[in-house]
Amino acid sequence: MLTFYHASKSRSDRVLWLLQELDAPVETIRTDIRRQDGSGGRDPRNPHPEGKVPALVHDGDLVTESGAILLYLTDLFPERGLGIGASEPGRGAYLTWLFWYGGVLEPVYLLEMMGVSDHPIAHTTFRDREAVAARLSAALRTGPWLMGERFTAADILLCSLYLYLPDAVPADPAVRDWIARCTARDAFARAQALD
Ligand SMILES: N[C@@H](CCC(=O)N[C@@H](CS)C(=O)NCC(=O)O)C(=O)O
Repeated sequence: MLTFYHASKSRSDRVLWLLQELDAPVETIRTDIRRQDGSGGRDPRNPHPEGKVPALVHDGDLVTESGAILLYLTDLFPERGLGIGASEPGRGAYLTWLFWYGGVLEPVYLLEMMGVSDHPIAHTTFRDREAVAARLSAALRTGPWLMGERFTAADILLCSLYLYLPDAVPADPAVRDWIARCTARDAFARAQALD
């Protein structure tokens, strides 16, 4: 039994998208969250320890953090081919993209928005938007998706950031075309309609 805690126009949109790609049997609970503008509030039904979304419960097991949830789901439904399994070639790169998202990509843009990206610790740890753009460009030189010929949850996770930060999309046409390919998928349209 899968229960997904979702709030519209939030980081849980990417999980909604993956669930559509997987056609997974899931109960979706639409929750309230505290928004940056001060609206909304913590929903007591949401089991996330910080009251955030996304959150996923599978047979009583709680998973939080976008990357962890995407990995959990693609491992849970290996036959759908949206992740790279533990014994498959490419698992290392797949895990790297999922962790790089939360450990580098998102912080690079958030630190910039906060006006502290010039701090030496920020630069040493995360680098900058040029560095992350170079990494994406390099990956997309070898195939239509981050994992080459195979569309995976890594594409969903990384692309989803740029849907919220359209001004941050790297100028490289290969990256722009990749975002267009991601958002042309039927499952993306279904998730948008549901949201
Ligand atoms: N690192 C977390 C971030 C989750 C997060 O910050 N979610 C926001 C919505 S986009 C939230 O629920 N905020 C509610 C709050 O701050 O109380 C992830 O990627 O899952």
